[in-house]
Amino acid sequence: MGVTGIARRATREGDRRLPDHRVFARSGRGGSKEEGQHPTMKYTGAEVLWECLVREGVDVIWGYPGGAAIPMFDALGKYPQIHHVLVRHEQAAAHAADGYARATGKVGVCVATSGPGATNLVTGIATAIMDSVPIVALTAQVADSVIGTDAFQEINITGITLPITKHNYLVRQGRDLARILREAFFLARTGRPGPVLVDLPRDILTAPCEFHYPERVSRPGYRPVVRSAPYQIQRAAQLIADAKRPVVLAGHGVHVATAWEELRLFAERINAPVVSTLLGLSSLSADHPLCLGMGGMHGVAWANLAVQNADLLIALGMRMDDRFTGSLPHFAPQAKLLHVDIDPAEIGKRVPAYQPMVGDVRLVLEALTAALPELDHRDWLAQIETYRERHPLEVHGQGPLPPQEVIRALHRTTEGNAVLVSDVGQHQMWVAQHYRFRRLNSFFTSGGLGTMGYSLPAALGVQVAHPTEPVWVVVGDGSFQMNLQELATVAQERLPMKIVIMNNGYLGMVRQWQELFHGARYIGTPITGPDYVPLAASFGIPGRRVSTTAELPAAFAAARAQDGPYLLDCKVDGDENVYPMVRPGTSNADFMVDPRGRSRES
Ligand SMILES: Cc1ncc(C[n+]2csc(CCOP(=O)(O)OP(=O)(O)O)c2C)c(N)n1
Repeated sequence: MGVTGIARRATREGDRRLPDHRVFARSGRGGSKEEGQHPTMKYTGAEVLWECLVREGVDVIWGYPGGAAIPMFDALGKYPQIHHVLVRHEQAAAHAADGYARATGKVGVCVATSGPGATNLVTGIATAIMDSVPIVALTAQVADSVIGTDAFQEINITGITLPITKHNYLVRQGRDLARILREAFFLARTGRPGPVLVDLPRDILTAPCEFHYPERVSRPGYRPVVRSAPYQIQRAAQLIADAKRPVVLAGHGVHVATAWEELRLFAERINAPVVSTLLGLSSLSADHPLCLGMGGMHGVAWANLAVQNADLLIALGMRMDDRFTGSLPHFAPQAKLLHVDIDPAEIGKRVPAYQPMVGDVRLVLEALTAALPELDHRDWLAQIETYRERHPLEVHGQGPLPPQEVIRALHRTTEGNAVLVSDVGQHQMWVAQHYRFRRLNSFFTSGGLGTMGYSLPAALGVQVAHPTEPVWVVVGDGSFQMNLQELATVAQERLPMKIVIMNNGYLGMVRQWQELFHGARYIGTPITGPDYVPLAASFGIPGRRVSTTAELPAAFAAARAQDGPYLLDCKVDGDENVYPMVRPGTSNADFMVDPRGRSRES
């Protein structure tokens, strides 16, 4: 069992989203209110599994069947209130559950059979733990009696996932099943969220099973701190009041804590600019005058210069990731750090905190806003404006279709209000720089693990969370080819998502590093691919190819007008690089800019 996972990820208690378990909803077969009070044997283990999920409010899961999982799937037929989406690869099931969880705040559920089905989940589970996403992964296991014999499709999935789950379980007795599932959901979504895996031996799924759904979770060692101590609030308020050049750093924790409104009110109260991490984007509308956009390796120059010249950083639910800080000895040299996180293990992990604050970001912001008067930082904000004027974000592309123009056209088409899932690479950074997210919690991407192949499967889940509007997927040609089999799932589920392929013929981000730091030796990065428009058509998905900037408005309009899914194959300039860029190991103040811009300026 992943006890170390729990220790690493101390988390918050209580859960606003938990349903009331004292009165059970009637569901599927049986499911009357008595079951919570008196154990009954009228279920199989597989039925107990689905009874528990119904009680957790689960109505959609992503998965793939197999031998050991047949009893699970067989019983699922009795629970029409749970919709199973058949993905085409188990990795996609984990990413879909992850996308759903990020977009709803609920726990996403994925299901796989034993052996290869379970191991195919691993990248998705690792993606979820790195970005603190609550998913429950259900894996079938060979029968308990043959565990340890190298039985057909036996794999020790709890062993494999121990370091990448918040917690995991191998169920050894049917009577533990309901308690374990109750705990799995509780642990996944409370405190610092994360993935929990439950491994279910086939014979436990088929045997008659006691069913008593516990009202409460009892894990005495798990006591996440939600509210910061009053003395911490006082000290933090004093620090903020004394600061001359404060900067708020908004991380993924702002989304996790649903603290968007509290962030805005806090920033307005103290009149401080807000810089976000990659995953913190869309926590404050890009239209807000205090919103500076993304900092870090490919952050916009004015955001990085604000951080580097700050005297106080107020870090909210962000973990001082190396892609954000750049070289640590050079990071924000004049700033004190007020570090707010629900996970004490994050505080002081990479950057020493002048003032640590363990707690839920939303509650901390509420308390700080209440403790502070309105502050005036107009000189500081004016100074940041000079950074913006001196180092604007520019597009210098001379090719027929600069990739940045694709993102800008998407922004214009959707007026900054798209629900957007991006993959990993240059295109991800162009989205982060050029799409101005006006809508809260509207951007989903793999940040910590940087998992290529994330976007299309994750969008399967995000789209379920946003059923009435299309989800936009922005994906490189390399990343798309990692999971393009999910076009079949999109077609089968009739999901209206729009897929924008940034087709540059390269694994572009790696090509960029080869160009800049490895003598332009492009080894292993030129990539061919199928003709994506007829490929999509073969799945029943219409689309078109775009090769010039002039074609963009009509192409996006066509995508938008289509009721169902649509694919745009954008043939972008393969030689473009993402700028600004902070050279690895250097200060965020010394960013490289597009040499074409520099020669024009001189
Ligand atoms: C699964 C996985 N393998 C390898 C990498 C390393 N990697 C990071 S970005 C990148 C290139 C991405 O290429 P593409 O999807 O075409 O996007 P582009 O950078 O061209 O926009 C690679 C190979 C990764 N992040 N994930």
